Amino acid sequence: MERLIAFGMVGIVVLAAGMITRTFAQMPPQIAISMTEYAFTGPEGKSGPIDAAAVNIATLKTGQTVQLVVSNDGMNTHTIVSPLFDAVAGTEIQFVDAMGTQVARSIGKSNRTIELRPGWKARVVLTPSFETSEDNGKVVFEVTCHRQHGTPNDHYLRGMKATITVSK
Ligand SMILES: [Cu+2]
Repeated sequence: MERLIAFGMVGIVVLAAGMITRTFAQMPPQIAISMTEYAFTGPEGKSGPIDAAAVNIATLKTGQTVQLVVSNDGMNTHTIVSPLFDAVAGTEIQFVDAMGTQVARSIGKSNRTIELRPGWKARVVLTPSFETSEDNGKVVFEVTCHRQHGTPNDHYLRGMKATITVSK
């Protein structure tokens, strides 16, 4: 009887190890994007300041699934708006609050706007698949925040305009 229980436990441990391995294997590479007053910061650059031209903050590879981890590290609510989210076949978005608790999840064809309160994160999984013969195979998407549009504090005009490039 004791031996039977011991075998049962080994079985559970092996099963758990298998699940962990599979979870890690499926996790797409992460790209961190931070939102602050008033900039987007990614692995390749930081947007702004006021009236500056859009800065490329990240480059994705066509056909490769990635997870964009968008954090609102600022004091105000910010949005990340991009036609990229709408141009892909679908997105999987998990919204996490400042305590790390999931507050919402959306899977499928997404809206273009992701709004985050201070301290919140959005984990956006997508697979860009675009091909063009122009511009050496690069497709450029704007990434913007349009909070307080039409006021002196317009986030877009103050520096929250960037691009994400999809390359071949
Ligand atoms: Cu903003």
